[in-house]
Amino acid sequence: MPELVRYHVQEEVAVVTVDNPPVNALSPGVPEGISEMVARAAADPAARAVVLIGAGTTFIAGADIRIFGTIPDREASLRRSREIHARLLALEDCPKPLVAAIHGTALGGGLEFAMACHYRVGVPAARVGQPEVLLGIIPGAGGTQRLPRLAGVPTALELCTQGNHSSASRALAEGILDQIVEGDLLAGAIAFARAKAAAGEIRKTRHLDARIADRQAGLTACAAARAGLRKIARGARAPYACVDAIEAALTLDFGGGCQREIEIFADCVLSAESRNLVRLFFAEREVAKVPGIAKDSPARQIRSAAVVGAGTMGGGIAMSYVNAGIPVILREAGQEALDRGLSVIRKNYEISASKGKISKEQVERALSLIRPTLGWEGFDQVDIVVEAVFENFELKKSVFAELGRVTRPDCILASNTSTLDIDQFAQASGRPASVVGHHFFSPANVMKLLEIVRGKHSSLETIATSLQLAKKLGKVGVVVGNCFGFVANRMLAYYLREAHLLLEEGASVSQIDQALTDFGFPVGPYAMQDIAGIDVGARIRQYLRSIGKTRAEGPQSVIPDQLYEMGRYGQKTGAGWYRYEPGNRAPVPDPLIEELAEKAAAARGLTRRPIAAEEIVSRVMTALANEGANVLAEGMALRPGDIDVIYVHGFGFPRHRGGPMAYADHLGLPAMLAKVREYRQTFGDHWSASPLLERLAAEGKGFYS
Ligand code: 3H9
Repeated sequence: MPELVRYHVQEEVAVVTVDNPPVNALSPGVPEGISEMVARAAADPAARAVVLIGAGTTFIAGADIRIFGTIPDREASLRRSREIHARLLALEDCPKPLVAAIHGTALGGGLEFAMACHYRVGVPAARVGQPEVLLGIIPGAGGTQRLPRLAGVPTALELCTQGNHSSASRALAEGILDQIVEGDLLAGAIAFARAKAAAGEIRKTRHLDARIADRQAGLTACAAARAGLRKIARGARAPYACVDAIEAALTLDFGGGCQREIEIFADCVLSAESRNLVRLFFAEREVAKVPGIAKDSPARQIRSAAVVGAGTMGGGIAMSYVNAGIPVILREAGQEALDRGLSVIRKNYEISASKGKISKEQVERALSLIRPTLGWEGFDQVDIVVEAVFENFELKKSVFAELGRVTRPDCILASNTSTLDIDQFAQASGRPASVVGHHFFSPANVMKLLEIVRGKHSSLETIATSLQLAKKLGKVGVVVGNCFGFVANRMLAYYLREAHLLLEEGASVSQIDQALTDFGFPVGPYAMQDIAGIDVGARIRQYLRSIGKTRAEGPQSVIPDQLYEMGRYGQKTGAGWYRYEPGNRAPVPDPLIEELAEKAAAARGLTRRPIAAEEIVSRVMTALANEGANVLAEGMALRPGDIDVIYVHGFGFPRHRGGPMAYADHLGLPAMLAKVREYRQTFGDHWSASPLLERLAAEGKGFYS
C-alpha cells in the first residue's frame, strides 16, 4: 500500500507530503501520518524547517466526508474532535518553522491544518475555504478560532457561513496566505521556510489576537451576520452554528473557544441537516455515473451548436452555450420573433453588466458568438442542435424531420421538450441513436439542472457526450427515462395537484406559498407558476386532453384553466395566481382567486375549512415522494439521489432537507405509507400507495438503504 504521508529532506528542509488521492482527504492514517512526520522533522538534525504539501492536484481538501456518517453519538464526536484539536496544537508547537504549501484547494480540515502551521504560501490558482456549512456542520478542527485571528471576524463569518472559496490573491490580502509563489511551489515553499529558519521566526496563529481585539466590532459583525442569514439560510441551522462558534472566539480565550467549537460541531454532525447534505454531496457526484458509461467512454467533442427557437427557453439555452464559449446559431421562423429573442438576450447580458458581473466588452463578445438565422444554413457544420420550439408535438416532430436532413450524420439532436415522447422525435429524425432530450429549467442560463432524457435508441455515445457537455455548460446533468414529464415534471404534477386541491378545500394561495417557503423553497408553487407562465401548463393539459390523458390522476382543479382563459399567464401579463403592479414583481394576493376557489369547491360539494401549514407541507411532500417511488420502481431515475438532485437543482428544494426522497426516509417510510393510506381514506382513491413504498416500508428499509 502506498504511504499516505511521506517524508524527505531537501535543502535542509523536511518535506512532509500527503498522498491520498484523489483530493488528499484526511482519511484515517493521514492526520496521524502528518503528526508523526512533523514530529520526526522536529527531531531531525538535518532539517531546519518543515514544509507540508500535497501530492497530485491539490493540498488537503478536508476531512474524509464519508467518516461523518460513522460517528455513532455525541460522546464519540467529542472524543474525535478533542483528539484532532490536540494534534493541531502539537503541530503548532513544532519548534521549527512549519510552512503549508498550497496548490489546488485547502478546504475545511485542510485549511485548518494549514492554519495550524506557522505560515502558508500558495500558487496563484490556489483556493482556500471552510465549506463545512455546505455539509451541515461547522469547521471542527479549530477553524472557527484560528480563522478570525488570521483574517478577521468579517472574513471568517463570510467564509464559514457561506462556504465560499477564497482566491489566492484575496487570501493573501486578508492574511490567510503569507506569500504567493509564482514558479515551482515546493521550491518557493522551501526558500520561504529557510528564510524563516534563518530569521528564527515562528508565528502561531492561536497567539494572534490583534484582529479580534475589538470585541464590540466583532460582536456587531456577528449580529449582522445572523440578521443576514434570516434572508438566505432558508431554515438551515449550520450557518447560525458557525456564527455562534466564531462569536466564542471573541468572548472566550483560545482554549475556551475550541471547547465551544467542539460542542457545537457535535450537535451539527449528528443532525438530519448534515446527514442530508452529505448524502447530496455524494449524490451530486454519483449522477455522472451511469451504467455502461465509463470515464473514458467515447464521447463527441461539442465545439459548435445550434438552437432552434429563440423564445424564453431557446434564448436561455443559447446563453448557456455562449457562456461556456461555444458559438451558437440561433434560428427562428420569423424575423420579428428572432429580433425579440435577440433583444432579450442582449438585455439579460446588459443587466449582468450593469450589476458589474461582466464587462461591456464581455457583453459584445458573448453576443458575437450568436449567429441569428431564419434558415438552416450552417446546420450542416454544428456538433449539436437543441430544439426549443413551442411545446407542440406535431411542430417538434416536423423540426426533427428537418434536422435529420440538414445536419451531419454525427450531429447530436437534442429536444428541450419538458414532457413529450423523445422516441417519436427520434423516429422522425431518421437518426434515433443521436437523439436525446436536453430538458433545461427556466431561466436556462441560470438554473443548474439538465435532465438528459434517454430515448429507446439513444446511443451510449450520445448519453456520454450529453453528460460531458452538461459539465462544460456548468450544469448538473441527470440521466432520466423517457416517460411523460420525465422525472421533474412528472412528479411536479402531483405536487401541483395537491396544492390546487388544498386551495379548493380552503387554503389560500399565499398561505400555501408561505407554508412551502417556510419549509425552505425559494418560492411557493403559485409564485413559481406565475414566473414560469400559466400558459405553459395549460397547453400541456390541452395536449393531454387531446390524447385522453391527465397528468396526475385524481380530481383536476378547473382554476388553472380558468386563469389561462382569462389571459392571466402570470408575471408576464401582470396577473396570474397573484396580481402584479407595473414594474414590480412582488405578488399581491387577488380576491378573485378566493372567489374561483369557492366556486370550484361548491361545484365539487366541498365545505371549505381552515387548513394548517403542517397539512399543506405533508400533503405536497407525500404526493411528491409517493410518485418519486413510482419513478424509481419504473427505472425512470437510476437512484433516489438522482431524484433529490433533480429537485434541489431544478426546483430549489431546500438542500438541508435533502430532497423529496431523503425527506421521506427521514420521516420513515412506514410513517409516509400511513399518510398515503390516511389520505386515501379521507380524500379518495387517487391516493394510491406506490408498490415500492409499500415494499420498502414492510422491509423496514428506506429509499436510500
Ligand atoms: C471538514 O473538513 C471538517 C473539518 O472541519 C473537521 C475535521 C478535520 N472526502 O468533487 P469532485 C471525492 S469537512 C471524501 O468530483 P472536483 C468525490 O466524492 C470537508 N471524498 O472533484 C469524488 O469521488 P468520485 C470539507 C471526497 O475536482 C472525488 O473526490 N471539505 C472529498 O470537481 C473527486 O471530487 C469539503 O467540503 C472529501 N472531502 O472538486 C471539500 N472531496 O470520483 C469537498 C472530494 O468517486 N470537496 N471527494 O466521485 C470538494 O469541494 C471538491 O471535491 C473539490 C474537488 C473542490 C475538492
